[in-house]
Amino acid sequence: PARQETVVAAATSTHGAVVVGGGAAGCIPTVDMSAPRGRAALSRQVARACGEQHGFFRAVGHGVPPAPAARLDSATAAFFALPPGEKQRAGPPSPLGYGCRSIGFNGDVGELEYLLLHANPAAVAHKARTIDTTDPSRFSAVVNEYIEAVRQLACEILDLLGEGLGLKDTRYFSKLITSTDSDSLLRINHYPPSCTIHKLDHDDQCKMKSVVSSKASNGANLTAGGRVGFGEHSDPQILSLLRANDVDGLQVLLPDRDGKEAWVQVPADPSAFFVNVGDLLQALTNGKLISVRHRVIATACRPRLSTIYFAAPPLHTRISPLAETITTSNPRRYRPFTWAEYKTTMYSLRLSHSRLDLFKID
Ligand code: GA4
Repeated sequence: PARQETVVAAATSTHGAVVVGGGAAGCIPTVDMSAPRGRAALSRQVARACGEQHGFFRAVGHGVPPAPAARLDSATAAFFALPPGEKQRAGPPSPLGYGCRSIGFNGDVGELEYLLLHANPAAVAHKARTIDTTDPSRFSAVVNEYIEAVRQLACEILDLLGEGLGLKDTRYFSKLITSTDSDSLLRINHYPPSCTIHKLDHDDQCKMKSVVSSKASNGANLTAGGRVGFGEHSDPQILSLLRANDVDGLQVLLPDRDGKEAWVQVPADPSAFFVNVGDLLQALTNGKLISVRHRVIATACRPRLSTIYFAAPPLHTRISPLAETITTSNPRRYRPFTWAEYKTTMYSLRLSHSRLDLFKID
């Protein structure tokens, strides 16, 4: 079936924002990382995209070869096609592992199932034994090959940001995510076709059946135009790189021309990476870069498969606005904290909480 390009007229969110699609999707910046131009122009473009207006861009010409991504997609699709009982072997997500519908520890629910993995080879190999019981070493090789490719892209984008922001140490951000004890994650989300979901209780949907009937739901967790696949939130880490199949669903909260916030539908593009600034990068840049709020609303009749790499520093890393980003017109906005402290806070809160506000200096 053809890709759905729905324009939802006026769906309210917790922000009271309006959802726009079609032409408005044009406000999502695209950066062609292979375009022939100087490095300085590219770094300025990336910094602008991650700055005040957006905190989000579509990266094309990114240099990540398609083969590792295709291998990962078929390995993870094979996992999600297993009977629910077999998938549960890799769960529960506490916080890592296989999860179905429940997100985090505080009652958030989404119409999805997922795998959440620590992005280091030893952790992947350990978890692979419960994910692919027939050939765990092949599964970990496929995952690690993908992680290595996206980590390189994340470093390249972070170096461009360091240059674009005029940092003294332009590699400051990328060094945070390359150390061997970095706390980066890989998340694979599988959203069932929206037209086949009906309201079953959690146990039915997650343990008994993998495909459910086509009766429409009149239950909660609906937003005009579709079901909440993954509720609105910002990503806590430094940078997130998302790649998905050709099924729409991702929306980002962006200011419109009048400065009001609007949910903008992000048209699917399986060959692109969608890049999100995370809370830590907003704190490190004293608010110059913006951690964008986003969500997934599932409306399509085909499953959406997305893979997100969350680039994070080691747990003990001290996060404090960099000197270059503190000026008289933009005085220090956040107190110093460690990534470990931030994680403790984020796991104690709901998904949609604007958690970085708790670290603001009044
Ligand atoms: C949002 C971004 C990532 O998916 C994630 C999520 C994490 C989880 O699923 O365990 C959290 C959420 C995310 C932020 C608040 C807490 C923690 C669920 C939740 C309610 C893996 C992450 O790092 O933070």
